[in-house]
Amino acid sequence: MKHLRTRVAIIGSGPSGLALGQLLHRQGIDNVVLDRVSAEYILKRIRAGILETGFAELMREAGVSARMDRDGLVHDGFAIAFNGHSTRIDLKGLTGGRTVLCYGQVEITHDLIDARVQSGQPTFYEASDVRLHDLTSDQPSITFQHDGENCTLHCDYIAGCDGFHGVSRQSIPAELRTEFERVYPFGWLGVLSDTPPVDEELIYCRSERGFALASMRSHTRSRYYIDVPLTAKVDEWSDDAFWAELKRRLPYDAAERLVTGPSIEKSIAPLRSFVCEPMQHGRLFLVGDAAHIVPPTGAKGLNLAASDVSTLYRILTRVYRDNDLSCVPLYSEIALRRVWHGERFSWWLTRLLHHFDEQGRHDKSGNSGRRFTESELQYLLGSEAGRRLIAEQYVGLPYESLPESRAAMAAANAA
Ligand code: RFL
Ligand code: PHB
Repeated sequence: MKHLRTRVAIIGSGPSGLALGQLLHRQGIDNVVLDRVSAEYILKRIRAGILETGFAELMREAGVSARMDRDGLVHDGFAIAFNGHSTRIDLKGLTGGRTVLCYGQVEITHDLIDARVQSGQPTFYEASDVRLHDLTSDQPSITFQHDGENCTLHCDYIAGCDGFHGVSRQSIPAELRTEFERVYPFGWLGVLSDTPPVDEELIYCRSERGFALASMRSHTRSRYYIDVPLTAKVDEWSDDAFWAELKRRLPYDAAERLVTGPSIEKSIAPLRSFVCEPMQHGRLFLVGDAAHIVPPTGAKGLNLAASDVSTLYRILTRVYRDNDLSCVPLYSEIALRRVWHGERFSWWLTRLLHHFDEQGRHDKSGNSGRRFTESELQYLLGSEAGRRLIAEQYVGLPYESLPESRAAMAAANAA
């Protein structure tokens, strides 16, 4: 048995775990990251594309923003197309100058892995049978297998950054957690292709045939999505079939401009809303997808992970820098406030832009559920207040700061 010791043990080497590790390292707080898969595998997962300013600022604070600031595309707005007619959501104009950044999750992960290698902080990839122990004591630990060896990692705190299917959440006794879940009757079929994007900005479409999203990774790489029934299989969708269906859903002028090409990645993601309360248990903190999932419509998943990371990083910095543990019990409460806003926005935008089979199913005459949704969308898009409502939430609500630290309060009292 190999015994290791660190201050903060981080389970999961996705963006949450890596960002937390890097931020803690910059504060001189030792940490160890474990992941069940390899770095190569992690870098193949094509996911998020849109970053809120809060996320970008956190990457700057972590000292990993050089490539993001050079290659990321600043987006001042995006379009919502509804039955062929496009309305621009002027993010910058409607939010007093705020924008989002288009920069892929793969690139962020790349930048964070590079920084971790440079930092010399240990990472164990392909760690199996990861188990958490003694979470409610002040000496928690993790056991795992690595390179055929049984290992025990002793630590002060554990950050569960291991995504929706990880072990951390399951390590909180079932009777102590409440899980809120909503599954949707469709998934998103996504295609990545080395073709120029159809527009400079994203286009979200609600069409008679269903949802579509035209997104991008750069001026030469596009990311497109359409919604498909939950029963659909990727192999059933040839590239030609995908492009033909996308074209039918995009507004006419965009469809005319669409440049197609071979897909370099194609996958289906089911849509889910999920929250686990509380997000902490003893010395374990859940971060990112381990604690909550949103449907991708509002581009909020990674951005909510970033606000969790920011909150936990500030709490742990106080613990180690100021020997101030007063905020430790507040993590879940602070994180959940922002999580629920993101959950509600993502559910709401998903409802507005997709067809739900159940809408109006019991109506005697016509489908009033669908008409209500269309009327709501038309109203919102036609009103500046409605567009602002969408814009403010899309650019991201502000991060909550921690209550005053004991050191700050003492200094204020002394003055
Ligand atoms: P991750 O990325 O899932 O990483 C978790 C890591 O934990 C490891 N792991 C384990 N390690 C050890 N032991 C175990 N037992 C383990 N179990 C799991 C895994 O191998 C993995 O490496 O979670 P994290 O770091 O919290 O990051 C969350 C984001 O990945 C996610 O929220 C976003 O990708 C969501 N998302 C989007 N978010 C945005 O903010 N903007 C977007 O534009 C956006 N677009 C998207 C998205 C997600 C999508 N999919 C595929 C669900 C578009 C799509 C299609
Ligand atoms: C993406 O580019 O992958 C993307 C963009 C916006 C979303 C979801 C996904 O809302």
